[in-house]
Amino acid sequence: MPANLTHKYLKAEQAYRRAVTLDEELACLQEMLREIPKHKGTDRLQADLKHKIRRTKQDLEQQQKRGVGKPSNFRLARQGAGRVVLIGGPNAGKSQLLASLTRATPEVAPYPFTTRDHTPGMMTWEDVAIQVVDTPPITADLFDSTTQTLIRGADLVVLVVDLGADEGIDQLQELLGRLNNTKTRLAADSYLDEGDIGVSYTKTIVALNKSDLQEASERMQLLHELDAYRMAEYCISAQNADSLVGLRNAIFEALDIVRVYTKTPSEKTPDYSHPFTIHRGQPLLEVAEQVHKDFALKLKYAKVWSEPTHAGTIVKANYVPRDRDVVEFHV
Ligand SMILES: Nc1nc2c(ncn2[C@@H]2O[C@H](COP(=O)(O)OP(=O)(O)OP(=O)(O)O)[C@@H](O)[C@H]2O)c(=O)[nH]1
Ligand SMILES: [Mg+2]
Repeated sequence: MPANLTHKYLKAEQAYRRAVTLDEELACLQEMLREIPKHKGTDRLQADLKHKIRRTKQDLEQQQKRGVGKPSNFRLARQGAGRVVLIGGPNAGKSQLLASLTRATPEVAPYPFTTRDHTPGMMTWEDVAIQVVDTPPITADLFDSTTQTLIRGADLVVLVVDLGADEGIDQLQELLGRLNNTKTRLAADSYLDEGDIGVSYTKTIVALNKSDLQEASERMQLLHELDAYRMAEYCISAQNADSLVGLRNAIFEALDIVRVYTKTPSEKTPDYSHPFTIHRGQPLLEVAEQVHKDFALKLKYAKVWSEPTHAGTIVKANYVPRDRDVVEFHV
């Protein structure tokens, strides 16, 4: 029997994946249990959730006894259609990449450990704005809790690798090893480890940087022989904007979003300057919620223009938009 998970359940599940503290995890799990449709098809999931809630409560008690686990109080407001976090070893070129993708002006310097805080910038891709965040380097000994929080909550991680120096590959392996010792890990897609509570994988693409330098291609070959990761990779030179086209497209693709333009019944053309963005597969209701809370509650129907199939077709809130659909809401 299909589980028919609701929109609210899936939202709680997404929040669970991003949870960093046990308190947050518990709150999300409880919300998931409240929202899960109660029928035979979800029996196993319900049992699983109850089990996780018990385990998380036990972990919380343990943690309180030990007096550890202070939550990180760093909060960076989410902006735009998604959040991309740049990570990498020291001197890999993360800050240079942020500077080239956005208008941000982080410090870029020819020595390691330059960046100490977390700097956001906005990258424009066609008519979509995407938040990109620079972070301090990660090494075997250094992995700050804010970067960890950012990775868990990211829609995408760009792992920057230094092909300009022999240490680059060791630094990459150090970073991957460090993350694998935590509950915050990287993978080709975002998911939760069902068997291991709190372990969260974030979708990652690899940016092989400084490809303009001598011996970069030899180092890339060596890296491929090591087979250190199973993620899509892009060869770039962070200083050269032309080399970033493929990476920029990949960032947009990886966010898996669709753009919806809205118009009022009296307008002939929609507001093309401001697309609403939702995850591919989410229903039109999600767009209505972004436009106005009342719209979502009072929506009677909508008209959709979508090449080549819809020209003013009447649809309901469960219609799944495609990229660049034009929608007119009727409440
Ligand atoms: N040749 C070349 N140099 C680059 C490239 N990208 C960055 N660099 C240089 O590499 C050095 C380090 O760049 P940053 O952007 O500061 O590196 P980072 O990863 O932010 O370093 P930390 O903040 O210390 O972790 C600087 O001297 C950059 O100019 C590139 O694509 N090619
Ligand atoms: Mg830096």
